[in-house]
Amino acid sequence: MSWAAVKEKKEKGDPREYLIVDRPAPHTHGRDGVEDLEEALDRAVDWLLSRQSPEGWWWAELGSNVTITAEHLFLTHILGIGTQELWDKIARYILSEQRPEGFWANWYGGPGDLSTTVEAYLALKMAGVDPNSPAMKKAREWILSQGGVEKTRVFTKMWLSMLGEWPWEATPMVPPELILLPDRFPVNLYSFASWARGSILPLAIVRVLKPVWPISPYARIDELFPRGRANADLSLPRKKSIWGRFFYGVDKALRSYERRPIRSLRKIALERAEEWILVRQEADGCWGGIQPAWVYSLLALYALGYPLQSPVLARGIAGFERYGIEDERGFRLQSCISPVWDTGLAMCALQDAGLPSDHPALVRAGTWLLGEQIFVGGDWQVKCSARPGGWAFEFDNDVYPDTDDTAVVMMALLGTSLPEENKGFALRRGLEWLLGMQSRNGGWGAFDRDNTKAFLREIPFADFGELRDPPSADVTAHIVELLGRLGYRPGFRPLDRALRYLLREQEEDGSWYGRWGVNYLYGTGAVLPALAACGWEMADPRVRKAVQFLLARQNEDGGWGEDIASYGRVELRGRGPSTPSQTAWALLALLAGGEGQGEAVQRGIAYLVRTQREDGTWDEPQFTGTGFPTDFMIRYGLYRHAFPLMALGRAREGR
Ligand code: R19
Repeated sequence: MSWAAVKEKKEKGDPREYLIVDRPAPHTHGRDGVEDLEEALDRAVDWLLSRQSPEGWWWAELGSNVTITAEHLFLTHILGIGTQELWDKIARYILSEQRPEGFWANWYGGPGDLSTTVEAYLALKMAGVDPNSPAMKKAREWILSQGGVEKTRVFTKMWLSMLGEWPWEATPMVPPELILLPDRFPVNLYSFASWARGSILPLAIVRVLKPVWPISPYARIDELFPRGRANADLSLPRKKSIWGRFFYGVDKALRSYERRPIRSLRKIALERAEEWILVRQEADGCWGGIQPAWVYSLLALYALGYPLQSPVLARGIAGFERYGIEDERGFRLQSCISPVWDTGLAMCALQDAGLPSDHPALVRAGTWLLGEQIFVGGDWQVKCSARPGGWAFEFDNDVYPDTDDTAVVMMALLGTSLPEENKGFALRRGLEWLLGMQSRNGGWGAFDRDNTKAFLREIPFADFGELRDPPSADVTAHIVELLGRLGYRPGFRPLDRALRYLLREQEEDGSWYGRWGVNYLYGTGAVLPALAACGWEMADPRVRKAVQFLLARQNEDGGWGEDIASYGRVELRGRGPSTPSQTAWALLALLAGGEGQGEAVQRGIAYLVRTQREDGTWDEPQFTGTGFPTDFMIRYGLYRHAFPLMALGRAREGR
């Protein structure tokens, strides 16, 4: 879509009018005693239908943590566009998220996170919050008890460097020459996951230019250095593995290169990096639809001398408007937005609930989705020669369609009446793209094919998130389910390879890992319906083992839940306080496994019916979405609704 078209769309009204925002509330059991499945379904369908936008999409808030909003304040400071009014709202929101212990966490009920707390503290100080207030005092004490600024992650240190609070020299080297390495070289830009590429390359420019945009003296954070600023430990965290030592050596070599870089090479690299960034800006001004790639791209261009009035910066800054949310808690920014994903899931849920395929809501949503299919090239083409035809997560993200969204959107389209010609074309091109994106091991990654280089984890830069996008069971399962619904059965080679991949990925205890959702409940909840969809034998001992895994983890209240700590602790797999979305995932798996008449499923359904709110939806303060296991957790505003609706609908149909 062109920029003019986006502006025109905007003038039609603020899309956020239909953004589903709900603040985390304690789990309330709204309708104790009511156990009528039909009534619960009706109410849930009505709630969802009332939330559809006039254009046809559904879109709910994607919650994350306060770093995204704190960094927005830093950005507005750097660009000189921060107003006290905005900063007051940001401060109000950040304070509303502080825990009684003084820290900030990365998810509801989670442990304190040092980097997040340091960023929150600095943003509050910059916004003018009194450092002697009890909130700041508690935050400060907690930060010092955790080792202070020195112990924060690389991204945080880079922000602090830009703000004059940490020496640039004490951050890892990221040479922009990376962009000159050919695709066949063992390490090159495309060895990194799409989100890492989009963040690391602009940061490489910033790291070379080492810009400092100092903050006001009153906001400086000397008090966060436990031994004083002068005695700060500036060494990089060392990794002990062979590759870790190797890359530590590389970092040292790069530093000495940095003192006398080959001028011409540096110049070419910077120019190529700048160009790489410029051509990847999206119609709405974002980069990759994700806050990190977006802010770092803006900062790199700004540091290179682009003025605020230049079209690229002006658009880039204006685009944040659609990602921001303002309410009584102040202002917060979303790290990413999920309208395509939400729309696909909402449609699948309504179809499971029995809405006819020609229902106007489905037709409107399907028509909108047809218009969102991406027929231009993107970064994925470096590893894949298929013709384009996928869908992205966001409104505008043409360069990075992903296989997960594509699978879910195609399932949603399958159950929707649309002009046969348009629908057939969309499905054929979507399938062609998906088949082209299958990795060598038979699975699918989200944004790239064969993005699997393990040693990337060992580079000094890699202390946060994931640098790779290898195939995962959950994404692969969604595509297998789609293939099944399209009528493919074992014997179709891509499906056979995918099934073998899935069976290899099954854990000893019968479950599957959840890369993009929490966690073994999400993985298992994706795989069993996928196996069922392509006609797999449900008496297969491997399926029985998965069913047993789930049955053994049902809570007393009839629901299921899984703590985010299950990413690190085996004994927590599939265990935790019940939540609507995780209960639904377990139910979807059990229903697929043929347990529909069993007592466990009946109790699970009763849990969902009982906890439904009067208005037809569910409360779910917990984060059940995963950006990067434990480092970046997300709360999808529609999960609490779409998945229970799917489970209730399929339970009624007995499948
Ligand atoms: C649905 C489909 N999914 C495949 C899409 C999920 C989108 C999740 C949105 C996450 O947004 C992000 C992305 C990246 C980051 C980073 C980050 C971490 C490490 C590096 Br290196 C670079 C960036 C930080 O926050 C993010 C949020 C299930």
